[in-house]
Amino acid sequence: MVTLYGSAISNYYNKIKLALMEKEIAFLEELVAPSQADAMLKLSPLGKIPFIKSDDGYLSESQAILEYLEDAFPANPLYPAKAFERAKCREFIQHLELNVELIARRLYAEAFFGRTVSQEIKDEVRAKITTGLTGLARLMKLSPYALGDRFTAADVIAWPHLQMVSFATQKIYGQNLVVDYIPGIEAYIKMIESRPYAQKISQDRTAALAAKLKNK
Ligand SMILES: N[C@@H](CCC(=O)N[C@@H](CS)C(=O)NCC(=O)O)C(=O)O
Repeated sequence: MVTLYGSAISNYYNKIKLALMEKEIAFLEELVAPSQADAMLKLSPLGKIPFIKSDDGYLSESQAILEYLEDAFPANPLYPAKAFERAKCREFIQHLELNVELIARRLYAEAFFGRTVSQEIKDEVRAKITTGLTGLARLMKLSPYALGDRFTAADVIAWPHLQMVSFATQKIYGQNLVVDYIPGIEAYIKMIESRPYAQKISQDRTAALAAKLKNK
């Protein structure tokens, strides 16, 4: 049995949750916040979420987790069969995480956690996200899925990350840069959100956000 640790408000957590659901792997969820406690650092070396426990042990880093799940549970594959197409999927994922999500993450302190981000950082991030999204648009096929006619790992990752980047840029710049730089993305997001597992993840996310606000 796989246990997924973290919180339903995290886009990286929801990436793994969607992968588990789409692959129809049975799993349990354990609510864990990021932490620098010794016990946590033994399970996730930087105290980040998500991480999983499987019959083989604990594993952190969402991309390593996703690929482990694909290797250990080959049914309902999220990667195409052909080597080059698999590589195209990984190219897309790496580009999205390194050149878009990780850059936008610098806005989250202000966008979601009530802290302040300097104007200098906001300007720098805006320029970099714009470049990253322009590149991502060159890779995205949206016909109808991110990389063609099959739902793949690229969609599992595009949906939670682009949603966060949309929220953050809308909040900080008053402009949804994802919508502005990826033509056709709104219809794509709606299409992914019409899938039952994505709907369940959205509901859990809303409930987790409400619980967090109540506990403040
Ligand atoms: N590269 C990591 C990123 C995970 C990540 O950034 N998780 C956030 C929550 S969305 C976290 O734990 N942040 C707390 C921290 O950075 O200390 C992965 O792919 O799993």
